[in-house]
Amino acid sequence: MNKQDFGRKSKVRKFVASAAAAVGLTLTALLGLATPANADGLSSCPTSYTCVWEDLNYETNGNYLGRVSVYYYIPNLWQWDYDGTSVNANDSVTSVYNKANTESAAYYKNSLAGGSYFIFVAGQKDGDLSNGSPSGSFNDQLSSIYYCSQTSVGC
Ligand SMILES: [Ca+2]
Ligand SMILES: [Ca+2]
Repeated sequence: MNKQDFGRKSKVRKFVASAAAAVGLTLTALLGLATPANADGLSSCPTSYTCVWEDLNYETNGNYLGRVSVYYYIPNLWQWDYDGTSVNANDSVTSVYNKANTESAAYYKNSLAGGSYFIFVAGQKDGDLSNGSPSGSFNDQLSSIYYCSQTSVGC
């Protein structure tokens, strides 16, 4: 190998190294976009939705993104698993956040707006249905959710 050849190989190595660095930066940028500034359940619930989680404090198995987001209504929560999990949402909800812009929402113990219910106005939330509020033993009991514009039951 003469000096000129060595120089070429060295340039190739530098190019590979800088290309790898560029890919790394791109991945970092993408991952950065995937992490919201406020990484918690309340801020990650989409605006104008009502969100529910399996556990206390707006999480499911420690994941604040493990929610069911409701827009207008879900007549049967058993048809839904919390996002990114295989945990079914029926009879398991413990945290609720009504992030609707203006609408109140009703949360029912049975499917199709059946059974006992409680109402949350827009912005109302509760990170622990098991502590006696709202009254009526709703923890791990919810089976359907409706915005009040979508149901005449209880609203
Ligand atoms: Ca629960
Ligand atoms: Ca139920």
